[in-house]
Amino acid sequence: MVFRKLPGVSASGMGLRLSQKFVFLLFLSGLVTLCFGALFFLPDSVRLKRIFLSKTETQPVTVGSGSENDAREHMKRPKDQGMTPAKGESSTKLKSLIRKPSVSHEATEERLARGKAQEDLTLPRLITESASVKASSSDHPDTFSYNKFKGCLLKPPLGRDGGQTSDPTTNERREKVKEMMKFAWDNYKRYAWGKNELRPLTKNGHIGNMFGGLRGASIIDSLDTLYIMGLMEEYNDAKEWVQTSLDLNSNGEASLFEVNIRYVGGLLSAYYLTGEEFYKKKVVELGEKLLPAFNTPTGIPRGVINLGSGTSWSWGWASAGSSILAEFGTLHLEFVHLSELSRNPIYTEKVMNIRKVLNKIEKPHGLYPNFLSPVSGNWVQHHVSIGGLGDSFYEYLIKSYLMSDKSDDDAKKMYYGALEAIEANLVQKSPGGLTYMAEWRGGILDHKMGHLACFSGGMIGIGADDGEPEKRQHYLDLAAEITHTCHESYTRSATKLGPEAFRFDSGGEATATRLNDRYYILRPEVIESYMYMWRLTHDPKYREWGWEAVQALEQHCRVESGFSGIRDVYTLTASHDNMQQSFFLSETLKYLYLLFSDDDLLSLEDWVFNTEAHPLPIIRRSCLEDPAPQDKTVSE
Ligand code: DMJ
Repeated sequence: MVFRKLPGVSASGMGLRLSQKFVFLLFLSGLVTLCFGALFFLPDSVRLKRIFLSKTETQPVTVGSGSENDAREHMKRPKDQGMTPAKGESSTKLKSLIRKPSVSHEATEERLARGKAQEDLTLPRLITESASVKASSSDHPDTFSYNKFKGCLLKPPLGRDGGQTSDPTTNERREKVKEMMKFAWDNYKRYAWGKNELRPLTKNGHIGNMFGGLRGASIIDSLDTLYIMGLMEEYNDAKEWVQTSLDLNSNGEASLFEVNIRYVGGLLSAYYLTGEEFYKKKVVELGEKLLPAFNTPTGIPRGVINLGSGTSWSWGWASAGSSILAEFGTLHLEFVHLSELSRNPIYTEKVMNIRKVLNKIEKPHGLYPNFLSPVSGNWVQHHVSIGGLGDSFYEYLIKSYLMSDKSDDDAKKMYYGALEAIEANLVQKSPGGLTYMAEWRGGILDHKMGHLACFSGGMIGIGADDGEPEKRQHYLDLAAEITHTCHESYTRSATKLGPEAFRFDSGGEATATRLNDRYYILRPEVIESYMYMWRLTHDPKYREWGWEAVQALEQHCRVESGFSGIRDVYTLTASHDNMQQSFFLSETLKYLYLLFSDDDLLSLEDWVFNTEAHPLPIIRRSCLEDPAPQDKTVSE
């Protein structure tokens, strides 16, 4: 029997022709593919993940709230300016060092109940699949919450009464320092507004070549000082200038270190003190411009960067194209805060990598020489100093530990390791009984101590509590002895101000024996140590020594239109250098003001000062990442 094909009906009897059936199947499979594919475009959903992934895979890995992709998208940076993990280091491991995983309430309580919580919780942990590590979206909000940050402070930033003490003499001295700040500021504003520094004798502005095309260094450096002193009209002028005139799109050769400590540090502090969002925006914008400097084979940044083109190079004077320890070692505090505010881990990754390179490299007698090649990662020469070229590297180790709420054990270990080596090789006692830090040149001691090295009294003091308990008193004594020596360098001069460097050879002690070491450029380090030692010991001599410095500054550095450095601290016929350094406003006057204030003005329980005296808050990770809303907002 022959079936005759009827029009429109398939031979198989389903009512469809073969070609129609094929088109239908094609449509159906297209639909299925579309539906399945659509799942990948749905918003990230824990429920869906639960369906499609196994339980362990759904544990969230909490590296910042922005994912790595977000970070890349945000940065839009050139190809290889990303993070530079050292050889053999996986990026995941590096990231895991950056933020502690958040710990849920329940997990925290469970640990507390087990009686072992406190210490454990402060230790940095690698991100693991530990069941105690949980997170919800509220643990890592995409944006930094200023209110939450404030709620995590232990004290109001400006203290109970703006830091005013109960002692009338101290309050008078405090007022005097405030008047000095106003005088310095008013003259800067009058003669040098928008320039980097004031030239008080010629009554004009100075631009210099440290900040590339950036301007207004004195304004940025003054923001927090004006604010804490309650000079609000002046602060508002400064704030308005930042809002309207701080131009970050500049070319020119800038020092990575100087831009970081003054501009990044100054803007960060202004943000944390005031909560004004534009500071945050500006500082993150500036931070991005610094990143190309890290684009070297080792990830150790070069010292000079063109903020416009991103080209970077080493200082011409630094031997064999090396980078300087005090420069690449003085980025950590600010960069960690840049990551905190931007929710972009790249800044922390950059500085963690520096630390990693330093940890790997062999250290002569445990010491860190001042010059390192950013290409080979080897020391370039064996000059070691706790003063210029080395100084703030050590400062940032202990402060990184303190700023991490004492969780950054690596920093602590490196700091105490370095301090032990310094004590064994550099710390000396003079025949007259003065303790000092000599410099080390390949094993040979140079019995010279720079003014810059005088910060170390304060540094050793603030670190004393965290070393081996039996060494606490030893470190406090060492801090006091160094501070005493630095005070001697002031008292032994005619002006009662200290020289740029003083020596302990050729029969002299704590005095400059070379003509070109006799100048004083309004530096803060000696006063900085007085301030820390006052807070640590409450020995009234530190306030007296600070007052001696105020009087000397008034007598020898105050001129008609501001404050100026002097060329020779040993002569009373002053020769002024015609420069009011921006660090005088940021550091010298701020430390003096704090010295004559109560301890709760920028309490050391909440703040660490960067090397330009800009206060940065301690990061209390467990509080900041606590999903529970803060019930206490500290206010002035
Ligand atoms: C400041 O800019 C900083 O303190 C830096 O660390 C070293 N020198 C000056 C002030 O002397």
